Amino acid sequence: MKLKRLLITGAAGGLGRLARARLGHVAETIRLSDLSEMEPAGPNEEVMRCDLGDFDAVRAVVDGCDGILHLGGVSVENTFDAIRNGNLTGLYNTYEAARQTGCKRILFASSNHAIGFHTRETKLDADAAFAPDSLYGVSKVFGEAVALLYHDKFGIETARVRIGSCFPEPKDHRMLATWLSPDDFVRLVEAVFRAPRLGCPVIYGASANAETWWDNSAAGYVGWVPQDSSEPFRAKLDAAMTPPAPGDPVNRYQGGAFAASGHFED
Ligand code: NAI
Ligand code: 15L
Repeated sequence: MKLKRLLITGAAGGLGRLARARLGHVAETIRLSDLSEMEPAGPNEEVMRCDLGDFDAVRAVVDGCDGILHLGGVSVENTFDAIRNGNLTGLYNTYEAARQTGCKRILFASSNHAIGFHTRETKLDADAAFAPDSLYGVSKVFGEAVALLYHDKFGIETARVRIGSCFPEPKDHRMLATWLSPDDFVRLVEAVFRAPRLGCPVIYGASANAETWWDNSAAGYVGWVPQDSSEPFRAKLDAAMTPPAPGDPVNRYQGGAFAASGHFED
């Protein structure tokens, strides 16, 4: 089923630019939104700048969309004030605007940092307890909770995708386990907006890596089957850097440096 209009928030960011380049076929019209400047609209595109913290602006951006790829917000650890606007107020504004305007399907870019304080020996599935490793991770827990509320109360379906590390290639040894290839990201978005029934699943956003901490079997019905693996990058990483020692907190927790670093305001 092709959407009429897909809204991509965070369209000026890394994943937003990837989605813009690769996912135009998902909807008749792609509406692109970000706080930052974006390239002018191409064919079948609309560009609308907005601060997710401004409800009236968000409502105008969401109005007329039957799907949202919600990538916008602060994407790493930051001060509480910075996180609050984009990831708490902005997240709520997006869901409330979706409810008011009748948009029924969202892919929420959650993060592995919602569960980053689990050790790497702990295999996690969709029922794993939250273990945020940062204020950023806490904001993703909030987002997943709002998504669940709006599903159970108002029937808005969301894929709560705990993205690992989506970059052209893994940047360190941890990312051999957390890497999500750009192609698998594209396949995931396609599957989420194609699925006849979505519900509100938790999906771990990682490729078919040899080392994995995450079990996606509960979300198999969505139809996403990652195809890529980080393994071909292992030798390059081994040659480029020494992995942290086994006892190093960076190595102990799934969230890596996010879990290992002290409070950012210390
Ligand atoms: P990014 O930082 O490159 O892009 C985020 C975009 O959101 C930026 O263009 C920024 O201007 C925009 N934004 C921030 N605050 C905003 C506000 N108040 N109003 C409107 N727009 C605002 O991040 P990236 O890597 O593209 O990630 C996209 C999403 O996926 C983020 O939500 C991030 O938390 C999540 N994610 C990404 C991962 C990755 O490996 N790239 C891993 C886990 C989660
Ligand atoms: C994230 O949530 C960040 O958005 C991304 O920049 C990476 O740091 C990623 O997690 C990761 O854990 O590698």
